[in-house]
Amino acid sequence: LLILLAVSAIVSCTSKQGSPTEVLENLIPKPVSVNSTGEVFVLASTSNIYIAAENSEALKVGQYLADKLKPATGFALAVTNNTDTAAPGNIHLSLLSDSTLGEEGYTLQITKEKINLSAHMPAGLFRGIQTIRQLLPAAIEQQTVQQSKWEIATASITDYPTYAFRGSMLDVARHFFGVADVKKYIDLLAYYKMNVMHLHLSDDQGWRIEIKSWPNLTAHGGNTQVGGGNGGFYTQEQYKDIVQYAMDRYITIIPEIDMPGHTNAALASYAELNCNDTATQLYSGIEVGFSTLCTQKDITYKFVDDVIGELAAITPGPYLHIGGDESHATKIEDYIPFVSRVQEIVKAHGKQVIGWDEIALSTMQPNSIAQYWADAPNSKLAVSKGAKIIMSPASKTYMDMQYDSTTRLGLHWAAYIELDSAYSWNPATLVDSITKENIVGIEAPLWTETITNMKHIEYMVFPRLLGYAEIGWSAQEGRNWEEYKLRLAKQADRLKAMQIDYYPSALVPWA
Ligand code: TNX
Repeated sequence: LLILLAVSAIVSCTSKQGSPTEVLENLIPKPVSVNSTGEVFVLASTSNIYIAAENSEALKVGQYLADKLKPATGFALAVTNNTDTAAPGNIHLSLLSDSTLGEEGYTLQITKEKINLSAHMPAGLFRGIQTIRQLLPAAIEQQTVQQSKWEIATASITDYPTYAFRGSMLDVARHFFGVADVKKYIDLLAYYKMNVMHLHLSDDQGWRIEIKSWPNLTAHGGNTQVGGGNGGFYTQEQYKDIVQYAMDRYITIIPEIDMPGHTNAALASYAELNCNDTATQLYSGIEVGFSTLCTQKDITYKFVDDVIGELAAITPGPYLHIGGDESHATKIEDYIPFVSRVQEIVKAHGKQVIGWDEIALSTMQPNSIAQYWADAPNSKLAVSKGAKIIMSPASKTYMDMQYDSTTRLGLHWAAYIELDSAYSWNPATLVDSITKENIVGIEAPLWTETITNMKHIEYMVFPRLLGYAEIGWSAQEGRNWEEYKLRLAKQADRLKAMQIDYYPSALVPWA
């Protein structure tokens, strides 16, 4: 009887998430091509992960896979360079000199005997590993040993992204989120093959990154948040830890210091940054557009140079985000030279500028990027000045927007964004005359005026993020909501296994 019960438990589990072949058809983001060959590969305790290259990064990626497979299977898979003892059930990772699939592309050849994962770069191996995870039963994401058959449908998969830049932003200024939360967020981005995490590190309500030459920014300006809580900040060591954690997952951290508006936390910390030499009060409300750095003062540019310099020194990624949005308290004739000069400062520190679409009004550096969030004319102006665009339309990608009028968290100034609306748009046709060649990719921001803890983050981000991941990764021609929602339904078991508190939209046939 016990055996019967166990068998029926396994069977019912399999039928819920689908057979290995069905799982193959439910990947998110959808790969470029999947050819099913009708058999199964079985991962066993005797399986090994072979790295067919003397490459320390590839070894690390192999170890990452072993670590991900361990909790649910209980298998301590060996990660090794030695392929002599190749036996059935193994996973082989190899780096190819052929660069056709680009930096993040990969191929998977899954046969009864083995899995061959190949890529030109370690980043491609890493993306391919996420596919292997998703091809296993959902129970693979549990953190304790599960009774399951670890089968994967045999297939041959070729995959690479549509857009090179696929990101999300977390606003850690309105409410502060600690290192552990940020790492969890990074893990979830990695799972869906995203490669950028933008941290909104300063705003009216708080300054969240230690700047050694201006210590009061965090000592005072880090002390509060929306609603008046304690706030918090990252030391430079903590920030470096986040950056390394992201790098190990082939995710680039983009730090943002928002200016000249959204600066009350800085203005409250240093009187000299104000035109009237008087420090403001700390702010814990949610109005925008009332603060500005004093763009006329030399000390302001010394401040910007110090902050950008310290941040550039601990940011290995190419980008530095300078905000530039909603500077309603800055006169336009002050805004333009300020933002132009700040771009020169960023350039002098060896970084590439990103700013919200308003920066198009300034003199753009040749490689500056404008992030479209609301203003199509600004974004077109940026393109006419030679800039590339990151697509973050508020009415489609702002994850602080409510799903519908019954959503308890979030705002709705731009739109209600149900899952179909979040998914059903094309970055390359959203704004007329801004086409794929102008676009580096997409980013979905989570502003946190109303978001105070990780469970709230999960509810607003999931499952919309899966749609953004697919928009960024998968070919536009193959995308449609009616088909996607069926695949999304099948992700529920994985989200549950990862203990993500997602929004169970009525538009999705979850069952
Ligand atoms: C607009 S988008 C903002 C943020 C707010 C957000 C709330 C942008 C560049 N600025 O300051 O947090 O709306 O949805």
